Amino acid sequence: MRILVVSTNTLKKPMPVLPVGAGMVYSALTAAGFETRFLDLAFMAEPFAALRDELRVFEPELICLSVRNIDNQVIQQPESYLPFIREVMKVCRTCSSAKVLLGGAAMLVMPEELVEELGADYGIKGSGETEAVRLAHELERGQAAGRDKVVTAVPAYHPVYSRIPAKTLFSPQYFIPNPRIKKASMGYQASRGCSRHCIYCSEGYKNSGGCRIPAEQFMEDMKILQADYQVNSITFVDGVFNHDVEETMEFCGLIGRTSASLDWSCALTPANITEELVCLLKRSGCRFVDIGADSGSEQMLRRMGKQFHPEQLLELGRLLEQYQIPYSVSLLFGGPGEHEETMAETVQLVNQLNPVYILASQGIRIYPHTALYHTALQEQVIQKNDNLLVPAFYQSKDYSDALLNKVLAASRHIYKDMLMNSIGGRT
Ligand code: B12
Ligand code: SF4
Repeated sequence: MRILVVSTNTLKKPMPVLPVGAGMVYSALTAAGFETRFLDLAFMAEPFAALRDELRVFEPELICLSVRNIDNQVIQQPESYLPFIREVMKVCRTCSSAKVLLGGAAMLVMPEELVEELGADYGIKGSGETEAVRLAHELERGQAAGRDKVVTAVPAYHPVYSRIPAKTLFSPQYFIPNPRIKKASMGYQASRGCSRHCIYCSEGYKNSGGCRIPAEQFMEDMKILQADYQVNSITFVDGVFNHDVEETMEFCGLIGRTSASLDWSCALTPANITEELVCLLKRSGCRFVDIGADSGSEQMLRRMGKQFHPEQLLELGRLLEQYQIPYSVSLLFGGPGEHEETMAETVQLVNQLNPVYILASQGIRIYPHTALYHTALQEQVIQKNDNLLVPAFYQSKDYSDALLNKVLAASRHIYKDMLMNSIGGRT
């Protein structure tokens, strides 16, 4: 069977993101013996013409579309990427009679909605490489008739299919060093799924927990990254790096054994932190941390479904400073019940820390399959029939940008929005 895998993400902001997931699906299908081709639309001058040509020449029997972003999640300047994906789908349907399978990070958020909206034949939610191989086999054997249109993949690593794709698959433009950090850093996912329950996140809603990549597989991937990709800097893209103290320490030990020159960054929750862990982060090459805090107010942390307390956020910041690991703090203003006092509590708490920067989102993008969705329905911020593929945001009725600016007057830091514009505070 001939299978074309297409990465549809053309967004270059805040930086072009290497389509590792789509590449992994391609590599899995290739390893399973299918005749495969990979098309990345990111740097194409004429993406639709390129897709048309590929469909004409290759004549695939299955098209795997990887969709990463639905929209930019920025309340001040919402931007939807769906019109582009719809156009991609139109080209597929007019130039080919192949079945279309949807996958990618966007499918984690709105799987059924995307399959319906785009008129795809099949969809896979989550880590898709093993399920994509299964579907391709079923199609080949004519056994796909009774299967569900959208399948949820169990968060797991397959020993053969979940592998880093060869570097030659990707455009050299991805490897131009980021001017901000002055070197090429590669995104790498060392765990799948999540064990937390943030109210706005579809991973956090009725989730089945996370799973870490097996040690041997990780060590082999690191060898590929260093030998083939020649990358010495890794960004762990796991939603949360430290699901559990013991397990994270074990994993840091593993990273420490890969290479003495490897430096890396990750996102930490203040929930599972000990001094021993921070010390190990430093010793094993961790050079930057993003603290996914959301808020510094006890009330808000409870309402947002966060599993830590403000004191733990303070403690994490202090430990990172003690071990000289620079860090950023990510905040979300305007969640359920947010008001002037809770915002002021956050600002006061962050005043006690010394982050490199603070990223503060205002308003929360509402996605179905989340606890926030039900709150938004109850409070009539959205209606049951609203199409949430069109960006919709939740903001507490007691929140306003003006109030945020007012409390930020007491900040000794500059706060930036999702577009990295300064929104207030001072140094
Ligand atoms: C890390 C991350 C970032 C980092 C990336 C750093 C880096 N160097 O790579 C940064 C901070 C830069 C970033 C930026 C953005 N991000 Co981001 N990001 C993530 C995060 C946490 C992990 C993504 C990742 O790398 N996963 C690891 C790879 C290997 O997995 P994957 O690509 O998903 O592929 C797997 C599956 O999806 C599937 N699959 C992939 N393709 C296909 C195809 C088929 C056919 C099949 C069957 C399966 C399949 O199988 C793959 C392997 O298992 C996700 C949340 C999440 N859990 O996915 C959000 C997420 C992808 N980001 C999101 C968004 C919105 C953005 C931004 C637009 C935000 C902004 N305004 O700047 C930008 C866009 C950047 C860009 N150029 O595209 C959204 C996208 C969905 C949406 N809501 O629109 C997500 C899902 C967060 C969320 N829950 O809302 N992001
Ligand atoms: S920690 Fe991240 S991935 Fe996990 S539920 Fe919260 S937002 Fe979602």
